[in-house]
Amino acid sequence: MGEALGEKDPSFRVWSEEPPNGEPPLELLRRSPVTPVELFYVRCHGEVPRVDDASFRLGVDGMVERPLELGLDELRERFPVTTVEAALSCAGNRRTQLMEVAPIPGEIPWREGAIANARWSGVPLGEVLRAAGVREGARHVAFLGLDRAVGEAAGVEFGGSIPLEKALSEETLLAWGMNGEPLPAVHGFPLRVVVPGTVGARSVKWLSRVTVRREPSGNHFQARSYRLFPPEVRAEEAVWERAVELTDTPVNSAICAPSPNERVRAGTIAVEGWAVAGGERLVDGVEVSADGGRNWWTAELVGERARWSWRLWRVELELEAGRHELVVRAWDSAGVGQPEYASELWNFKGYVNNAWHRVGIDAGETELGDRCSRG
Ligand SMILES: Nc1nc2c(c(=O)[nH]1)N[C@H]1C(S)=C(S)[C@@H](COP(=O)(O)O)O[C@H]1N2
Ligand SMILES: [Mo]
Repeated sequence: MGEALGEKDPSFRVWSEEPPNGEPPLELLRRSPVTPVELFYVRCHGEVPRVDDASFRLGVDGMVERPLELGLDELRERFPVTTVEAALSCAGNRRTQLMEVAPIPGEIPWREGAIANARWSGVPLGEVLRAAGVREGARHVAFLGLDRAVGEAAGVEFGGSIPLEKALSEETLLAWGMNGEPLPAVHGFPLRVVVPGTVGARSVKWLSRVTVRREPSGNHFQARSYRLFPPEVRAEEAVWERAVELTDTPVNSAICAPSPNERVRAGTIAVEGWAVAGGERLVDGVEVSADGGRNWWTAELVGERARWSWRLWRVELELEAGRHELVVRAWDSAGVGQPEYASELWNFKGYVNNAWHRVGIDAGETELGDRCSRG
């Protein structure tokens, strides 16, 4: 595996080396509630910038009373240090299912692994903004990274923005730590934003500048990307100004084990996966079907209810020999569930697919090809 991806598991599915993009096999992803860095997906639009943390300065400017220039030590000393466990999920996660509906050229065919859950350490962005003094009329907070995109928007620094209210919310962090270690280069060293409950694109890595604004960021990745169109709109006729800017993630879930087309032994089989709630809500329930969605069983949710984390789930089903179509769907605490068909959600950029996830498996009477007893 190329150096740019950093220390990833040998089984990591590499979509590209330069820029580094990849996701873990789902079978490994479901194993720990806090995802180890080796299994944490990577999404980069350009080359990973190498940043000297000693000379690093974060600029805070725009509609503020007192613009700031902060080194990492000053950030740590002046503001309350905190840790938030939160899932990060790419807007393109599960795009492959949309690509089966109609082609989505030029985009990464993410499976169900462009999502992960980590413990992020840093300081609340809101504390820094309060120290700078947000001026009246401000509505959005924009971020700029030190990397430059390749391909689409070549040369543009990656950026984006979130509503001021979310920026002032205690869960939104300027983070330097991931699972108790400094951020690895590929995940944004030395400093990134973490915006829990929001599409991954707004959690800007290699953060260099925070700008308080009246309008959303005009950066390519806010204005000409990461926007949602209805299924009937084609790329050629897109009017970007009219499309919805992606912010909150939708309620979503996926089956991580068994794997597609896996042969299991008929009898009791364990089905496991992840679920996330929409925006600031909680995962309330997960149901699994073994017959394509006619009959449903309630899955057991692993661990505690927590606002920003994902929820792993598990259910044991009795399966006779033959072909079975496993399906999962989740609900969040607002009573919102997932749509059945990916075709209703198709959009030409392939964002935020949260249709029911389906996995076909074969149950056999014999031990032949039995992979039930994996260690
Ligand atoms: N500076 C910068 N920040 C970025 C990106 C990027 O390419 N450059 N990618 C974004 C996207 S689309 C996602 S999904 C997440 C991925 O974070 P990860 O690579 O740490 O998993 O980072 C976001 N922040
Ligand atoms: Mo993303």
